[in-house]
Amino acid sequence: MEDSNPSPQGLKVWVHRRRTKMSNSNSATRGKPLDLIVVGGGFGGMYAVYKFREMGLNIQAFEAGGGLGGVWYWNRYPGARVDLPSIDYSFSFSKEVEQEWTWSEQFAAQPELLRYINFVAERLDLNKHFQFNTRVTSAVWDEARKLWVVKTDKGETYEATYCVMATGPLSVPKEPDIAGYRKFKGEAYHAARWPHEEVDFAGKRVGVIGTGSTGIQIIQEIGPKCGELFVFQRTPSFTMPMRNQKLEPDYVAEVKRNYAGLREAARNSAVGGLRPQSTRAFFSVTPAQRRSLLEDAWRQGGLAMLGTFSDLLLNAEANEHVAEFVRGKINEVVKDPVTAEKLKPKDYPIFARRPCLDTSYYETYNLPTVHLVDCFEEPIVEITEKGVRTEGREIELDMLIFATGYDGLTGALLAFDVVGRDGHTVNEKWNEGARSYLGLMMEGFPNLFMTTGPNGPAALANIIAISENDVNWIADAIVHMDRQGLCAMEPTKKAEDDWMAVVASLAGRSLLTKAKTWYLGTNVKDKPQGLTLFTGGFHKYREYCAAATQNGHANFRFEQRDKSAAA
Ligand code: NA7
Repeated sequence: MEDSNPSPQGLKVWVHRRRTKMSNSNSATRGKPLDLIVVGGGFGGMYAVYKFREMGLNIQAFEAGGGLGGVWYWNRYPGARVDLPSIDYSFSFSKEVEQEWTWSEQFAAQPELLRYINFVAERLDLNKHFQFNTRVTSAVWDEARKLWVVKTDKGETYEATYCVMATGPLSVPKEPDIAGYRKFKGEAYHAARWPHEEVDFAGKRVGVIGTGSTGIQIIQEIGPKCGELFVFQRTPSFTMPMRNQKLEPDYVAEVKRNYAGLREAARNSAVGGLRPQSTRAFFSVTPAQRRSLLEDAWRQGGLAMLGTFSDLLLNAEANEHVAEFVRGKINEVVKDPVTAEKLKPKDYPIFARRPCLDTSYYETYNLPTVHLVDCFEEPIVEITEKGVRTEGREIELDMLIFATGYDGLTGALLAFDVVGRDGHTVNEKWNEGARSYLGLMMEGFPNLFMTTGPNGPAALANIIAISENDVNWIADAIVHMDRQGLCAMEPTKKAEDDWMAVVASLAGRSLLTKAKTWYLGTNVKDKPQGLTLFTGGFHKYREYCAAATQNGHANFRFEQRDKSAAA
């Protein structure tokens, strides 16, 4: 699907499309209006299709990729792996799927995740509702007819009462902002558009640009396989040991017996999962106890470090102690002190960027063939035909991998024309930053829903749990409208303003705003900056969602169906 046109050099090119011209040629309207259109075939889109089909709605879904899975369809790069426990990172809505599917590892790798996705799709017969390799190019609200008119890059036009944007928070790869990046004549890949064919690293001089979660997974995986590996690091990440394990049959059987309780606990947690959590403040225990708790968590691995203290993202001093503990671990592993020093993050709080889980990241730098290029000391000037030119030298490469991240949270909806009431676009509405009510709806865009949208908890909690919550909420809204004879629904401006104030007030207390990240939009040139995430926890988010539909739906503006038209 994507905009991955092989250039003459074989370089995969991806185009960051903030605004696509509306396709108006060769359009064909497909029959009578549908009830509902779903855009996107990741976890949100899959559950949406299932839920709305089971409700008896007439639906059509579109997915730009050649299959289901969203991020897990595209991100086939070496070492790609989920950083939440697989048991959590799975659908809870189908008891059959829960019982029939068996995870093999605590943290599943991408091929297993994709097998799971395809298993669910087949088991629940979802594929037939999706038109694959099809990108939606515009969605326009027709005020007179109270429906969405949706066009695709196949030149087709569809109409539907409701439109669900399940476009995901991480679906638009960021175009590298490096001069000459298309010039390179060797093999070039973006991690988020990795080819389906196997890539051979043996004996090659490979460069990786980017050291976020993606870069870290790639580097530790290919480091031992390359002839030489050059890591171009701008901001170092904190990473902790994953200590991944095979799941034993007895454990899996126990989980399957207790799924209902586990899911309930996850739904009532801040992260939508079974991650360890603590109510203990950092300075409430002695320095020796703190050290011992951190050592235990480090040994245990996985997400244990996040569960050591309750105030890690609220108390800067506590946070710095934990950051220093991790810096000490880097010293213990990395043999060359100069490299160790460069790998230590120093200018932002730990956990303010997505914490990474690794298997052998720091160890990789002990290989004589792996070289760290510190882009602060030695900035990249340009990509050349032969490799990367820094301020000091030209590093010749056979292969260049961009792990430069995404235009997160808002990129997908801004990539095409979404036009609401009175011709106003989402681009205009989000000109100074993404606005929404609950990350689910926007004032001025009737009957348009989002799953895991901006100003919800996406990125900070289990995306599958959020998707299920959001789809269920949308389903309830549609049932309500149907029962009340309503044809259009949107949040009031006041409801949206109040929600944005809640989001901003919580963000103001969080250390998440103290790092430059895709959470804040600082990674994309000219993007409005600010934390467009609800930081109050998934459990609280669910309470807000539930409250929104109580008290007579006072936070929404509805329109009554024209009875004469319906008759
Ligand atoms: P991230 O976390 O946004 O990381 C992107 C990395 O790419 C980061 O280290 C950037 O450095 C680096 N980058 C981007 N542009 C450049 C240029 N021009 N020069 C050098 N380095 C650059 O994306 P990921 O894909 O790793 O992870 C995204 C999410 O996926 C993650 O949070 C998990 O939720 C899973 P910078 O920080 O800008 O200095």
